[in-house]
Amino acid sequence: MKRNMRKRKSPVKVSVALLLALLIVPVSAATTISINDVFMEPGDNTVISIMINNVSNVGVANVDITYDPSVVNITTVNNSEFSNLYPVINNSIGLVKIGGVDYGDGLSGDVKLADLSLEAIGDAHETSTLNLTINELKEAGPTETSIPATVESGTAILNLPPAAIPRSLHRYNNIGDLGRAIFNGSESYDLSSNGSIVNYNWDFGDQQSGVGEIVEHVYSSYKWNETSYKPFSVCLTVKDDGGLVNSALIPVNVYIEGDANGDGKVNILDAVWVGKHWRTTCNESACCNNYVWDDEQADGADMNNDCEINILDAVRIGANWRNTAW
Ligand SMILES: [Ca+2]
Ligand SMILES: [Ca+2]
Ligand SMILES: [Ca+2]
Ligand SMILES: [Ca+2]
Repeated sequence: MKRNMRKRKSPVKVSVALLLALLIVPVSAATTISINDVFMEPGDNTVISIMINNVSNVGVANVDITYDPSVVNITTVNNSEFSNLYPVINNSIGLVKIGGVDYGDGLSGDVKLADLSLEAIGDAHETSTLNLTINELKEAGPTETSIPATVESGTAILNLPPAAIPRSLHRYNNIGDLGRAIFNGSESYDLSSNGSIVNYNWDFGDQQSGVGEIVEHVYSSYKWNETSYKPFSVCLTVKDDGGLVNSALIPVNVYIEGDANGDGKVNILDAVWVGKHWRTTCNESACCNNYVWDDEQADGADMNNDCEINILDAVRIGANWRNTAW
């Protein structure tokens, strides 16, 4: 009798156990991070963040991140929107456990659990999988109601930083109102597959700044160092939709008005330079991959950077005849 009863009940017990196991299986998702994409070079640092999206009244979040500790280490975990953050970093096995607790009514909307600083330990081109697991999400309050979490539908996402890629459309730029430098940040991208860049900030290296994907800037100064011009360092900073930023520098040549060949003086050599390329126009098909002019000398002759070499460039030589950069 007893044996029969047990036999009849055991299938029910198994299925309940299976159901419970399915309910408490943590939800996880993997992202691959590459040293070359995210870091400029080995040894550099970058910041990623864990976002818990589209939730109401979250009071408790408990998340694990695993990674390959021979490729990246996590050095700090901070900047949480939760009032209390409990991170435990174990770089010997590649595991960070993060608990966030918020007292009161909890947090709603898109909530940042934490920023994580990653250091590139491995060599260039090495990759690590970052695995995000949600162990639990609960509403604030005494009842501890669980919130259903799915990584796939974006409840929790690992936000990777954007990559800033600044381009100067011209190799050679001239100071003054008729000269203008043009910068393009449109090759920048967000490393998150569904992320986007929300703003582009430029520091032109001359105490001036600008905002936008493509910007123009008129330089009013140049840098001359005894025998040659020194380039300005232009910095592009991009920010993604999760608030992470990345910056990159490019050197930009700026010459005095009327100096086409970059020797620091305005004379017959600049007139020859312009005459040699008279009426040529830049190759628009080359536009935006790198420089608008295929011919480097022609870019020097195009002193107002309007993609055509004509009287507007020539007059700058006459107007500044015999001026020097020193
Ligand atoms: Ca992102
Ligand atoms: Ca010159
Ligand atoms: Ca030019
Ligand atoms: Ca021109």
